[in-house]
Amino acid sequence: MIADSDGEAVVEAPVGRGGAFCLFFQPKVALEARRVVGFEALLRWRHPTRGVLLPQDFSALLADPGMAERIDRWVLQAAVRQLAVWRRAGFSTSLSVNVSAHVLRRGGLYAYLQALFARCSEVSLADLELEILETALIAPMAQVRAQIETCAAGGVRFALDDFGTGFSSLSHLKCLPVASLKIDRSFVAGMVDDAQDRAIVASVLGLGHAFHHTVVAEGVETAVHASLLARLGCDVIQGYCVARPMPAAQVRGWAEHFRFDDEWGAGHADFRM
Ligand code: G
Ligand code: MN
Repeated sequence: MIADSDGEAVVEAPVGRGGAFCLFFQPKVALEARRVVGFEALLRWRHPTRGVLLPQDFSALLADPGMAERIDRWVLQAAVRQLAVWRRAGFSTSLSVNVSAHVLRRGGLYAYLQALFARCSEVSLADLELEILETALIAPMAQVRAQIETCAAGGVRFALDDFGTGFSSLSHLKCLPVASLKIDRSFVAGMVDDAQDRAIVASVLGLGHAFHHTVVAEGVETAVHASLLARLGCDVIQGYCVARPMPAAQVRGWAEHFRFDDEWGAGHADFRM
């Protein structure tokens, strides 16, 4: 662990080729309660010469199943340690972590999580949400489902990420113990100008709510998008209009200064549907 200028520990892992992996954090805001409900942990590579790289900049590395699984496990470990560091400093929040198909297929996820949390007694499995891509919900489905069910029974929440872009099987909604759906940012981006994207967003909201899931819109870039989402009954927003993903050291200060922008409210959308 490396201590940053605020004295709060920052979790980083050196990468063989130079620099270090780290996590950035992007807040999620509940539209009705008008408050921050948690953060999504996002993988970044602090490269010695190229700056902060996004996963799509090192997709070749992530395409290797062995490497992807090791990175997934590192992200889980870093997220749990970060939660513990914040909690010790008096800051409580919940974190969402993206997990790939490789970790779900391999087995042993619940035992791995239990071991991580055993080392960080100030936080619990209920502080964690795992975001899974629909594309990860493929064969061997029985194995994937068993892992999700075991983790959920142990208190971990699940979200279906980028909902609507994969093989959106409605049976996933029926069979899997997921707590939330994340509407893919491509539909959110288009919803102001494109009636079809708006119809998809409204439909996913209807579907999610029919199953009593929290529906999260990702990639919410403007107050107009936020307000329209509020009008459509969306529960939670995440995107540049709230905040860009930020390093761990900025999270607490950001959360302390957060104020809900009235323009995100349902009454503000100057929009004829
Ligand atoms: O699919 P997933 O939610 O895991 O993707 C998160 C990625 O989306 C991050 O790398 C983050 O930087 C990016 N992102 C976050 N908010 C926005 C946004 O408002 N607009 C766009 N275009 N990208 C975003
Ligand atoms: Mn995600």
